[in-house]
Amino acid sequence: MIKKRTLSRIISVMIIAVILFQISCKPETPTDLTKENVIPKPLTVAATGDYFCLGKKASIYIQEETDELKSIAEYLAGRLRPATGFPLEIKAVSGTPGKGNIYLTLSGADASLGDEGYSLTITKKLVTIAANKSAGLFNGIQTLRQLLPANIEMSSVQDLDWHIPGGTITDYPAYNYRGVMLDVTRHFFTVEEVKRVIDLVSVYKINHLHLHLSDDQGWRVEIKSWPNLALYGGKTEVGGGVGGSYTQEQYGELVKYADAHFVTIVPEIDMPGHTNAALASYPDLNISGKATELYTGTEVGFSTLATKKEITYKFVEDVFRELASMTSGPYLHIGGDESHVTKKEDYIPFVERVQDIVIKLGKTPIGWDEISLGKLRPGSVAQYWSSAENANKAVSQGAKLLMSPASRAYIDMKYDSTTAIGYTWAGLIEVDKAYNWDPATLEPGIGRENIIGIEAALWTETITNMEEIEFLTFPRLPGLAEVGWSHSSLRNWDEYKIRLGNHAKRFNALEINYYPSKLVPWVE
Ligand code: NGO
Repeated sequence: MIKKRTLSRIISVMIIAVILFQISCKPETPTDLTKENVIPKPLTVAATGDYFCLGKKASIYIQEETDELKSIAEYLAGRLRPATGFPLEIKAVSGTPGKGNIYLTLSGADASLGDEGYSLTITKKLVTIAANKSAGLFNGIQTLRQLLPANIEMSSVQDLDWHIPGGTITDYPAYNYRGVMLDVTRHFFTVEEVKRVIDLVSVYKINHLHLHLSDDQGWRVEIKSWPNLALYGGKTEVGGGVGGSYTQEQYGELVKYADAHFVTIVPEIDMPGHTNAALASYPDLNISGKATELYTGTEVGFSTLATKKEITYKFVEDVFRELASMTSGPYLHIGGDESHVTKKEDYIPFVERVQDIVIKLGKTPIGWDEISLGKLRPGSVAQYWSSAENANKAVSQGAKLLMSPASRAYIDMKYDSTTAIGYTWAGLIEVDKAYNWDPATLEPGIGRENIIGIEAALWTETITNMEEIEFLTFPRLPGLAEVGWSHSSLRNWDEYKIRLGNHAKRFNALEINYYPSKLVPWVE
């Protein structure tokens, strides 16, 4: 028999425990999932009004112990452990996990979510991300990160209640290709810097990183059959700095890192123009047979490969063969822009033959919009950057377009006349201008069905370090990511700018050096 006094003690301890549990998980503000500031905007959001609290006993459950699920759960744990300080063990479970946990599953998702879509269900008891493919789980994880307090992005333990508003999000992208291009030629950026770019853009569900690896000012990747390209052609950069290049091991490490973030690397070797670094490294590639000098200026359009020499095609084949063997994704970018000193009658057969070389290697060619002057091979993609006429030529040949209109998507342009770095040739691009356009209606003759997606391009003539990369990329990139991900009927600048303003706390936690545009109501 329990004594009356003991019984009442037990009851009061239990009441206190219940109160404490509630206090420790009590949100400060009313919770409404539909009022959260997720970027890119999800397709559908339904709120329940309650919330989930992530506590120190939480585990990350996966539906079975596959390497694929384990590594994605590890990724999620890696994002959540530093700020929560929780162990967040990873466990496999058959059936539904118990209370207070996160569950990642590849079964039960609707087929209409496709390869990249996900559903995220938050109840008092459990957070469940369901998808058809692990890319979808990864995207769901990015949404989950944004539903947690911004301090979840801090690298040290934060004393906070980690609550998430209840409800269900169902989401999939409007376009399959959402990219960022980084020019590592005009200024060279290290493996660590490129990894940080991958970290930051994958928060916004960007899934391609196009690396501009060769130009007049530098060759940035080791090619074993043509070693001077990197050894000599990689020596310098704009302004005469030391330059640099990736060894094949380093390049492979980047591809692996990107793959783990569901980002496909698209390597570009620009040709037949923009080739001075190669022309300086190998005399045979020149029409004159004489090597040029290394170049550290910013002019464009003065160089060309000798398109009539067979050695040039041996070079192209060797370079693309080595690159293809290090490339996990489908695309090899062949450049093709601004070949102002290549005669048109030489340019056309050249880009046609180069496409054939890429296709023979089992890859899909992409080139800047000028390549549509020649015959585009079935499957080739043209990247629209400046000429709507060229883009239309590509469409009339049945080719698909990647949309990078310079006046919207060139994030090397200045925000306004006071921006210290950046170019102005395509206009000033304030945050609203980068956001307020629809790829499917931008140019007459180019519709939704002609487009694989969008890409923001960061050329680096004026950019020398990571802080500057971040300044021009943020906050335009989240907006461009939304242009690519969110269905255009859901997008509206006045509503978007409020969501964006709420990301200041996340930018700060991630230590992103962003441009505090006056057009955005920042909430610090
Ligand atoms: C152009 C040019 C690049 C420049 C960039 C600067 C393309 C496709 N070719 O874009 O070489 O770096 O503008 O904004």
